[in-house]
Parts: sequence; C-alpha cells; structure tokens
Amino acid sequence: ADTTVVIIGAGPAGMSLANFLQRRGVSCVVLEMRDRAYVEGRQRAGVIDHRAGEIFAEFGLDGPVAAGGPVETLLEIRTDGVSRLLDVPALAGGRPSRLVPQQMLVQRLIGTFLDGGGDLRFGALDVTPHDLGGDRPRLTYLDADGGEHELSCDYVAGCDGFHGVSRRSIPEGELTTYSFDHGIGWYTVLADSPAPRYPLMAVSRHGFAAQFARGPRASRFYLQYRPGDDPRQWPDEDTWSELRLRLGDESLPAGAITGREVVEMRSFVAEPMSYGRMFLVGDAAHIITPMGAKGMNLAIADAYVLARAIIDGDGLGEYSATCLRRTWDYQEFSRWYTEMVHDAGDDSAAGPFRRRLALARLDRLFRSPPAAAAFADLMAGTEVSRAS
Ligand code: FAS
Repeated sequence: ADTTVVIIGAGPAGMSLANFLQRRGVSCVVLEMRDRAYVEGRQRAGVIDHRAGEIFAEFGLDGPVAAGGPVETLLEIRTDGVSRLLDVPALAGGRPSRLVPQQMLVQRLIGTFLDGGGDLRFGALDVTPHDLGGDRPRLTYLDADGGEHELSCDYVAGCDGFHGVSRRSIPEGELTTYSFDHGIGWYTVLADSPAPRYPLMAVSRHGFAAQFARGPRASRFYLQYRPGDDPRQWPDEDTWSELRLRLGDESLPAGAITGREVVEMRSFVAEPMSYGRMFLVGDAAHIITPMGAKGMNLAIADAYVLARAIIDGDGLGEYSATCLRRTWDYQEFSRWYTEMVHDAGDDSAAGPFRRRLALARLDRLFRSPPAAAAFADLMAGTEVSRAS
C-alpha cells in the first residue's frame, strides 16, 4: 500500500487523527478539497472540553494545540433577569474546558502535522473511494491542474464533514440514519463588543440569548429565532435592542458586527460509523446542536478511538459501537440542554407547561449538587470505555 491511512478532510477530525497517527509513526495522507486559507479560516466551535484536552495531552499536543486558550470559568445563567453562577469546572471535580476557537485549533494541527513532515494535499478534487469492502481500498482524486492520482491504503478515514463524499460512498441499505429538527433557529453574531465577565446564557419569555468571549474585545452572541424568519436581514439596531432585551442588560455596548450566521438546530446520526475498511469520523457521521459545545469535541473523540485502534492493531471492530455510545450520550445531553434554555423562553413554541418544566430543570442545577455534578460531568466530556 502507498500508505496505511488515507484521511479525507482536514478539519478538526481529520487533522486530529493525522497528528495522533503521525506521533505514533503510522503513515497517513490527508486529502483536502479546499485550499489552506479556507480550511484555516472557518470560525465555528470555540471550546475544547477537558476530555479533548486530555486526548491531546496523551500525544504531547496539549501545548502546541491548546496552549493559551483561557480556561473555562464560571458560567452565568440569567433567568428572567436573575443571575446565578455555576462553577462548572469545580462541579466536575476540577476538569476545566479551554476556549480555543476552531480555526486556531485547525491552524495549529495543520502546523504541527506539516512540521512533522506530514503529507497533506490541499485542492484534492473529486476524491473517490474504491474497493472499501476489500482489504486494499483505493482513493482516486484530481489535483488542481486536473492531474489524476491514485492512492492505495489499509484504511480510509472519512473526516469530510456532513456534506462529504465518505458517507455517500457507502452502498444503499448499509446505513441506518436518524435525523431530528429541533424547530429552533440560532442567529449567531460576531461583534466588536467587549467580552462578558463570564460566559452568559439568558433565559426569559423573550427567547434565548447568549454571549461568549471571542478574544478580549470581541463577543459571539446567539439569538434564538423562529425558523422561517431570516434575522440576517434585521437592521443592526434591532439586533442590539433584541440582545439588550433578552440579556437583560440595557447598557450592553453595540459594536461593529463582523460575522452573521444562522444555524437551524438539527441533529443527525448514521449507524454504523464504518463500512469495510472505511471509518466515518466527526460530522461525517453525526451532527449535534451547538448546545453544550460538543460537535468539535465529538470529532476529536472519534479520531482518538480510531487512532488508538489502528496504532494498537486492536479494536477496529468496536470503533463504531464505542463512538456511537458517546455520540448518543451527547445527543441526549444536547437535547436536554436545548430544551432547558429554549422551552423556558418561548411560550408560543413550547407551551406554558413545558416552560415550567424547563424552569424546574434549570432550578435543579442550582439546588441539587448531584444534578449540577451530572451536568458538569457532561460539559467536561465523559470518558467512554471501549464498547465490550
Ligand atoms: P468539518 O466539516 O469541520 O471538516 C470537513 C473537512 O472536509 C472540510 O475541511 C472540508 O473542506 C473537507 N471536505 C468535505 N468534503 C470533501 C471531499 N469530498 N473531499 C475532500 N475534502 C472534503 N461545534 C461545537 O463544538 N461548538 C460550537 O459552538 C459549534 N458551533 C457551530 C456553528 C456552526 C455555524 C456550524 C456549522 C457548526 C458548529 N459546530 C460547533 C460544529 C462544528 O464545529 C463541527 O462539529 C466540526 O467542524 C466537525 O469537524 P469535522 O468532522 O472535521 O468536519
């Protein structure tokens, strides 16, 4: 074989896997269809949970990758204007997460991989897997000049995200897929507005809103909106007045809005996460809402399970079951969290009974230490033993 593993996609999943394999002397080639600037510029997730931090540390990557990201501190939850603080790291027994923007993580992972002599090919077009059912899969692709290339390998890692080619290469009937539309839209705004003292989530009748730091002089805001609306058309002053209303902070300073995205909250899982010699990793296999900041962390955790199985030469048969156990655990957590902060806010959608349920769920976090510890444990990222 030309190489042991061909990795399709240079996002968090692909570049975490590439670095883990490289650090243990397993050869791999990464095929990425976009150029480096695009891949390193995509601003999405912002948190490496504690478990992901431990995984990077196991490969000596915590310094190069996670250094500098401020450690998570108190979480402020403002309910109908009343602020309460949760010391999530302490409730998790001293397991803090780190604030590392996704584009910084990917930049650093690409840097360490290339510094280590890694083979990462940008602009790889029309990547096509062949013979996945055999013991010598092949990948064909075109380079930017239209030149044809072929690579044979022992394993293929589909790290190409939700819209990638990997999952689509699995024959009809082999996969069972689960989709769920949460019926909630999030308008996410990047603005030059001073970072909040603590990560802030606000729950009120007006609807959910949140404010997180993105560097000392920038904030990322989230605003719940009813699907079908398009808040990107709102005039900026409407966005700011809506944020002030929902965050319960009339003095919130406006700033230049530098990024606008809408995310319709949906979840997706494909089972199993492997077919023959191909393994689906990260968003190629599952989509989770940003509630609880688990999307990127699931990608890193999947990459870890696959890397360990290939390095140890043992455990590939359990890869899918092990990753699905954590995936469904986090899907449930993310849905629980999404209901808690959204049902409490918006009578029309959820109805008054579910609003009361959500407020009770929220209140339990501040009243019951075991309930708070369970929440903090999931925020820190759970150790999932290999499926037996
Ligand atoms: P990615 O999609 O990141 O990477 C796939 C890579 O494969 C890309 O570089 C792509 O160019 C490449 N590719 C695709 N098709 C290919 C092909 N055919 N051939 C070759 N290459 C191909 N997660 C959180 O944890 N917290 C958040 O707050 C959060 N917010 C989000 C906000 C938005 C708007 C979105 C869209 C997502 C958010 N996520 C968040 C989830 C997000 O971070 C994903 O979980 C994460 O990018 C998953 O990483 P990968 O699985 O590597 O997939």
